[in-house]
Amino acid sequence: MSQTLAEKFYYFMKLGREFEVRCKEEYLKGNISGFLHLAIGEEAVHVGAVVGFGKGDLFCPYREHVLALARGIDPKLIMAELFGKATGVSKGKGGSMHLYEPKMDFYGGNAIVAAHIPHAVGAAYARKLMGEKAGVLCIFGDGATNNGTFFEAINMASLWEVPVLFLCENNYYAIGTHISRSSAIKEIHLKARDYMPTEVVDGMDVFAVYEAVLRAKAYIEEYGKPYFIEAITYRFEGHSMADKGDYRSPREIEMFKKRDPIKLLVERSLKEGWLTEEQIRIIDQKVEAIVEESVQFALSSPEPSEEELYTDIYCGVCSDVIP
Ligand SMILES: Cc1ncc(C[n+]2csc(CCOP(=O)(O)OP(=O)(O)O)c2C)c(N)n1
Repeated sequence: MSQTLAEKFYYFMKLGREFEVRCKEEYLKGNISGFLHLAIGEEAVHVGAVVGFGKGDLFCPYREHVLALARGIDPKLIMAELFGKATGVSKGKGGSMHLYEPKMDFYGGNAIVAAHIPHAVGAAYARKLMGEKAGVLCIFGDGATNNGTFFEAINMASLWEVPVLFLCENNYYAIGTHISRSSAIKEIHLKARDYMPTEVVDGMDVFAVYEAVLRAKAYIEEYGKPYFIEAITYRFEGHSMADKGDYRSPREIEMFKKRDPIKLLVERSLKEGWLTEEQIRIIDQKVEAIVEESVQFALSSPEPSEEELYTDIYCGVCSDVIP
């Protein structure tokens, strides 16, 4: 079991890492524009959560490439989206922050901090009314938990008893503001503990995240009620490509890099015999080929047509007013 899991975790975490390293390069070349938020350093939270949760609706913020990859969305379609191409997962109209694939129950990619949390509660309420047990996974940052919407959403989720897993990825920063300067309660899980069961997990350890998510899922499915996990993690890059992240000391960054989640996974897997050096090398080669293929696909894809400007617009009367 751990062998198969370790292989799966390594594949998705390595794919996420190399995919994003390449995104950064392509951004600097001018092939990707707009906003670009990387999750380098946070792969254990993203992969552990999505693999552990399995099926079910997924709502997340703008730092979502690795989540989309772990959900199984084709890397070519994600890269094409970042390049703003018509073949992209959101037809090139969403960009990095708005990956969207309803066929895979992937509802974003949301740019407005915390705005997707009530959406997730609404989806969970719908699941409950439909008599489904699958539940909804809702991921957000520590900064989002200072937004009023967060409190309203956890209140209603608890009151209505809906099947949703709230997963906070606490990376200590909201852009350049440290948690100690933005949150009166620094242990984020305490904000939710009067509403639902909560737990804190080491977000650099993919197995720990995975196991916590399994516990949460079992609870949600048994009782149909919400659950809250705080995963402690760190982003190695700045908030976005526009941010060098120099409000953090090199010492602090180095301290967290020593616990690089991919490094931890490899060390443990080799020690336990879950992975061999040879298996790791084969996965690395596969990942390299997938990332290259994604970039070539994005480069050779067409731009969206002008007509696309008038589609996927949420407005009942648009067809009347737009020629
Ligand atoms: C409602 C709202 N307020 C402010 C912003 C600007 N903003 C973008 S990201 C961000 C920080 C969010 O931090 P956190 O939720 O911890 O997520 P992280 O980027 O650390 O993953 C802010 C304030 C926004 N996009 N939406």
